[in-house]
Amino acid sequence: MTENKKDLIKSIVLSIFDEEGPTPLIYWPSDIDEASRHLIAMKTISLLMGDAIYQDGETIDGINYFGILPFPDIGLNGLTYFFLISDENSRGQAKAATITILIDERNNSFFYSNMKYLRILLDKTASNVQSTLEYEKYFKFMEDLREELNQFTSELKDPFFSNRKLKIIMAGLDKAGKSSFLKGVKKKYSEIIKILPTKGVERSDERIFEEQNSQISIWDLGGQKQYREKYLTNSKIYLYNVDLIFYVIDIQDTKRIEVSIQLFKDIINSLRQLDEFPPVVICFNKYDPDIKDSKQLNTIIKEATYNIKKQSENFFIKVFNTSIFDHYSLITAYSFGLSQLSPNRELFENQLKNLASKINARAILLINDNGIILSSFSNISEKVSDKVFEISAPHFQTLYKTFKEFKLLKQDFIISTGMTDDSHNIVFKKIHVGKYNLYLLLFIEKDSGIERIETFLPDFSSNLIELMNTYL
Ligand SMILES: Nc1nc2c(ncn2[C@@H]2O[C@H](COP(=O)(O)OP(=O)(O)OP(=O)(O)O)[C@@H](O)[C@H]2O)c(=O)[nH]1
Ligand SMILES: [Mg+2]
Repeated sequence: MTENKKDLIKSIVLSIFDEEGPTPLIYWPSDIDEASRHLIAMKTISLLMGDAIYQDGETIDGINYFGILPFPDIGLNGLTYFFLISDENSRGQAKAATITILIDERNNSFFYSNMKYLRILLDKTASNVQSTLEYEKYFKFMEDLREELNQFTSELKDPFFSNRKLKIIMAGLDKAGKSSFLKGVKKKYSEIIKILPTKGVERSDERIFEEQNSQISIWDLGGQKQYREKYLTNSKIYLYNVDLIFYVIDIQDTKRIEVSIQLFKDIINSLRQLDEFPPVVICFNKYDPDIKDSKQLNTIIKEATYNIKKQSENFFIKVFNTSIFDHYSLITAYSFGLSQLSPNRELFENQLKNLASKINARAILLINDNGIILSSFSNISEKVSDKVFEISAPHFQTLYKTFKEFKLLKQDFIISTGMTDDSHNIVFKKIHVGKYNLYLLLFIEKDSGIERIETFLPDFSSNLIELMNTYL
């Protein structure tokens, strides 16, 4: 592309929800037409706000979302930050606001590739805006933002990359089960029993959707001593630019847990030196169904978790217990990791949260055709909702597929009663979101019938269409 770097940022808009609804308060360039700037204000605020979302006693600090929204009507894509400005005179004691940076939709990858820095810039500007109610001051904050963006884009070597590349690393000692984990997630069971120790690195690609903006490659690092040493000494090649790490520990190999934690420490230190802080998913693997109640095993996991977290200051760490004999355990850990790569994950959660409040759902999973959990929401304890879904999700998917195959299912949903307590149902519902087939698994109050769900689904689906296109 011959485009000038200086022209990368097409527009910047600060919108506020005031008496007249979503209003573009400050915008650049000053000649952006009225219809376009209203469209931007409208879409960013209304999609994110939901009804009364900030009136249920939450503090406003917790409410801020990033997301990438398409504006096909004007050929632009926006990176939006949604936040609240406290204001005693407003409904709910706060005003909803968004700051949106817009670029040509063909340059979408600019957002994905520079997310970290752009988030910092937007976050800073929003904090400034939140600090005062004097609108005049906002001009200066927005002007500062524009200047910093200009500075940033002019220093970029090549802002017009065609594709966002993501790198996922599987690491851990030899025989921890890394390669088996990847096969298990894909249900390639016949290949699991043939797996040989990985030599060097084995690379593969991940596709969550037929079409996605990002290219995801997975590096399965061989865990034998000679390979470990190689990737630690050549960390610039192996650990550089990594977006996500799965660290797999064989918890049945009790003698080597210390060794595994030491390797983890070495990897973390290498990452620090490279100034890389990717999210890390820890899998305590070989947590097989027949031994998961073992006290000894769970004590080992507790101690190891403590030791790992102690090493990982400034890293985001999430821990899962996994086993190839429990497909859902693999899927939850894997899905959680992938969802960390989505710049829109907060927007998805917000959509699920809004839907939940309308249909009295206690917990919701949004699942794609391959069983990957794209997003989840729960307003009950994580333990309870995890348990409910752990028991029901795999069954529903199998049931649904079987019913469909035999054409037994007229509707697009299955309701299960009596699976949990008397006051709740579990509903599994297929939804169409643009070109995507998705599934909702709902843990829902009994008196909230399927009609109620159907009423709110069209809005929910149409909001998701836009977000799906920029999920990854
Ligand atoms: N019981 C049990 N065995 C497992 C599990 N996952 C993997 N295994 C077994 O552990 C052994 C090692 O698995 P791999 O997937 O080759 O381990 P790896 O981490 O890729 O090993 P390297 O490639 O040498 O680094 C195989 O015999 C697997 O069948 C699990 O969840 N439970
Ligand atoms: Mg392997």
